[in-house]
Amino acid sequence: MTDLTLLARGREALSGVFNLDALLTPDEREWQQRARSIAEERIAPVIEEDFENRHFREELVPVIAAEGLLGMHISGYGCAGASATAYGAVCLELEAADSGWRTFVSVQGSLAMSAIAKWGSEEQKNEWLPRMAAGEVIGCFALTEPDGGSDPAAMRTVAVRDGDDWVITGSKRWIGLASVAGVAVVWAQTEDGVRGFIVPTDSHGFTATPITGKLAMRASIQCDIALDGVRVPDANRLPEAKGLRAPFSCLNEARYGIVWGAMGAARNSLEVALGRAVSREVFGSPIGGFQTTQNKLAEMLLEYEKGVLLALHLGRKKDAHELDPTQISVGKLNNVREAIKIAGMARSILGGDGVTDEFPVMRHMANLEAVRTYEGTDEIHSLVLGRALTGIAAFK
Ligand code: TGC
Repeated sequence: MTDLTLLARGREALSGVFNLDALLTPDEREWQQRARSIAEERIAPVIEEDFENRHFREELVPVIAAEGLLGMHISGYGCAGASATAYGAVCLELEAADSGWRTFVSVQGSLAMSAIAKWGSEEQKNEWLPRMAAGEVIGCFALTEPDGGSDPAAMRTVAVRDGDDWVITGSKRWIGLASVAGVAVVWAQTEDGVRGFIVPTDSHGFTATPITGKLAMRASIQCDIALDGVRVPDANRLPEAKGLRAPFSCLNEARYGIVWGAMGAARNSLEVALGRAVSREVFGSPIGGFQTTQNKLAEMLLEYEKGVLLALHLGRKKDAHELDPTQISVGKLNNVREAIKIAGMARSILGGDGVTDEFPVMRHMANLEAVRTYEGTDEIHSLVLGRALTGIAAFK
């Protein structure tokens, strides 16, 4: 586990130069503090062990739920209706501990719950959202398929109408939490285009198998899902979800959380590197006294500070209902990319010890490689921006 004295020294030094907390409202700071307490008191002490053992610590789910963090930005149905900025600050704090736990909150709140909240019927919302907010039911969001995640329009999973039911057949891949989920929001092609279905995971023909051999996100679960003639009633179809616009609207929510979350992993990396820089001596003086180290720290600070300000800017726009998907692509592309660079520079300041689990940065780097790929790769977000700039879609 990371030396807490080192972390505290780094945090104090960093907050002396750039203090995000001062930019948040008292309500946002309260949410941030709730997440920070969980991250530091419940996740950080066990995360290296869980990452090493590929263990998702499910007993933390009710702890996170008790603080109201699951679906916190949804209004009603047992959810707090917090601001997008407050939700972003929560994502940052959780990802400062580990991307896997921010991913859990994203999958539950921004994907599974938001799909039901945005596109479900009143009956569906009343049935699922309060229990998901309370952490009694874990949800997953089954969009990506084995033949490629970047082009959901090419999905092969089909849902065929049979009387009052739908029969769903196909496969999904990289689906977070599916093996511990009680409910899956499954996207499938129908005669009328893509539709979304609420599928209880104990349905006959539904199988979720955790993907093994991951070198990132090891304290989290991602699964293959097989749908072998899974039968659900028409009442389980999300009535308002018509076409890919529906799942993409949920991806927007999750991508927005990543804009903030990536800066959490960056902050944690910067803090430990800074703490080490002022305490470790070589050639008779602290390594933080060398120009090369100060140059790295300054570069890290610049990108961290810009990334947080970008996240805050997007958060304020989202709260004003002015945020569009292209702007989210700017944030996701930039902040994950820069967080990876910050973690890399932190590793170099930590020297050889930086590759061990004595420090969190290699774990953050590995996790961030997964984050850079899911919810739209760097390439996809570049093409979204290219389309916005030129009016020409390069992926058609
Ligand atoms: P196209 O397929 O033609 O568009 C279809 C419709 O969707 C609309 N749309 C959006 N709506 C809201 N927000 C967005 N960001 C949207 N992007 C597209 C579009 O207007 C259209 O609507 P309509 O009503 O006119 O039919 O798509 P496109 O050509 O606009 O976009 C192509 C592209 C490449 C941008 C898109 O396919 C894309 O974003 N691809 C990346 C998909 C992705 O991020 N996949 C990874 C998901 S991660 C995952 O599934 C695992 S779940 C996480 C976990 O469990 O851990």
